[in-house]
Formats: sequence, structure tokens, C-alpha cells
Amino acid sequence: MKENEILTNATTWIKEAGERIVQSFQTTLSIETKTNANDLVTNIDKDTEKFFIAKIKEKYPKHRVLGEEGNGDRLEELKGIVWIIDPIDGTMNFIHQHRNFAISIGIYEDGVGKIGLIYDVVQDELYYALKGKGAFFNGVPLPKLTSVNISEAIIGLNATWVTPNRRIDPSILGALVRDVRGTRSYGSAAIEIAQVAAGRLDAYMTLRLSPWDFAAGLILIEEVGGVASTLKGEPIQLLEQNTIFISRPGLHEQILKNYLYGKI
Ligand code: 2AM
Ligand code: CA
Ligand code: CA
Ligand code: CA
Repeated sequence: MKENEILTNATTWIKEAGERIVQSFQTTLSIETKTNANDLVTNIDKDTEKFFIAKIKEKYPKHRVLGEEGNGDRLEELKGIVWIIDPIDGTMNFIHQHRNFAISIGIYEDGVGKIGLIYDVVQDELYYALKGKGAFFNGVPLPKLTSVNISEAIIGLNATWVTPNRRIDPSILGALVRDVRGTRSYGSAAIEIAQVAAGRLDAYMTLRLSPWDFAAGLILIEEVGGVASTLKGEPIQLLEQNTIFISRPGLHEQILKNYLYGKI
């Protein structure tokens, strides 16, 4: 794979797509619901995905694309070069806040993550990683992550998971929330994973994400020595929905041992 060339093109396209999204703030959005009343999609999510697919297929006709909005290829496996794209991660924020959403692109070769890009559009902040060459924030290398104690950790967590819900007993993560220094919820999984990679959050956990939500983030996390697993501590399956637990090393082990093992 020509990593540097692909990264340069992906960066150009992600910034261009970001500009188009910002321009759409001036237009009337067409908003639809997907699996439930709070699961939203707009014409801009769909247009942005189509924009990337057109660019990729023109330049790299053999590459395949998996996109959240379903305009790409149907994938059963990850052979060859595959772009896994979330055109807008944090659609609810895009609609309501006009900020706190990202474009997420993970590029895999034969199932191995090679290039990850997460672009916080409104802040114009680009996180990217190249396998074996490190992770960067706006071009500045991100240092390797070190551990912190639970009592000094800030974790990314949606309040849903500490109230009655159908996926997890609220007392499990409730106990962790009581013991950490603080919690945050940004409403964009890609931005939250990028924040862990950049050391601004110490961990992030959630009960259900899809491949396009975490494909880029996993590549960033690996490059800074973070740990990514399911909430049970098991490997994440790239083409499936998973529970997700991303953390600084050391802290990951402490949280698994003290709060999650045997309870989930
Ligand atoms: P999305 O905005 O691309 O849909 C908070 O909603 C985070 O969880 C976002 O990153 C969102 O991605 C993701 N998410 C995953 N599955 C979701 C669902 N069914 N409904 C809403 N958000 C979902
Ligand atoms: Ca969505
Ligand atoms: Ca998403
Ligand atoms: Ca999305």
C-alpha cells in the first residue's frame, strides 16, 4: 500500500468534505430517523458518504468501501484494501449543535489497520495515525500513553448506561462513575476515542458501536500504546457491532479487574 499517498489524498478529501458540511449549516436539512426516534440521519450524512465513495473509486478502483449509510460495498470479509467510513459521527450534534461531530475514516489492508483519520470538522482538528509511524494531532506527534489511577481518571461515558437500560445493569458502571475523578460525554464515539488517544480522556466505554464508529480510532489507539477491547476484555470484531472499552494501558486492567470481570 502507498501509505503516504493515500494519507495525503484522504486528508485532502476529508478537509473538502468538512467544508461542504460547514456550508450545509446555511441550508435546510432533510432529517430522517433510522432504528429509533433518536437515531438520526440527514441528506448531508448521505451526500458526504457518496462524496468519499466517488473520490475513492475514481482514484483507487480496486479499493472497497464500507460506509454507515450503505452506499459502499457489501463486505463479508476484509480482504484487500478497505476504507471504513462514518461520514458524520455525531449526527445528533451536527443537527442540534453545529459542532462536536467528526468524519471518521479507517483504512485496512487484509484486516490490518494501516491509516486512521478522525476530523473534528468545526474545530478543524485532524487526528491521524499511520501504522508503525505514530499518531498525530494537527501534524504534531502524540506521545505514548501511560497509566493513571482510577481516582485520577476522567472517563467518557454516556449517562444512558448508568440509568435503567436493556444492555447493562446500571450499578456496574455506576460504581466506576463514583470512583473516578470525572465523567464526560461528547456524543461522538470517534471524537471520544481520539480524545483517549490524545490523553485528554483516560478511558471511553460504550455498550454498542458499529465498525465505522471505531475503525479509525482503533488505529490511533494502537499507535499511542492504548488498549482497546470489548467491555468483557475480549478482542473487538472489526465487522460486527461490539461493546467498546478503550483506555490508557494499566488503567484498562484496573477497571476490568475491579468493575467488569464476572459482572458483564
Ligand atoms: P452516529 O452519530 O454516526 O450515528 C452517540 O450517539 C454515538 O454513538 C455517536 O458516535 C453515534 O454515531 C453512535 N451510535 C452508534 N449506534 C447508534 C444508534 N443506534 N443511535 C444513535 N447513535 C449511535
Ligand atoms: Ca448514525
Ligand atoms: Ca457513528
Ligand atoms: Ca454516522
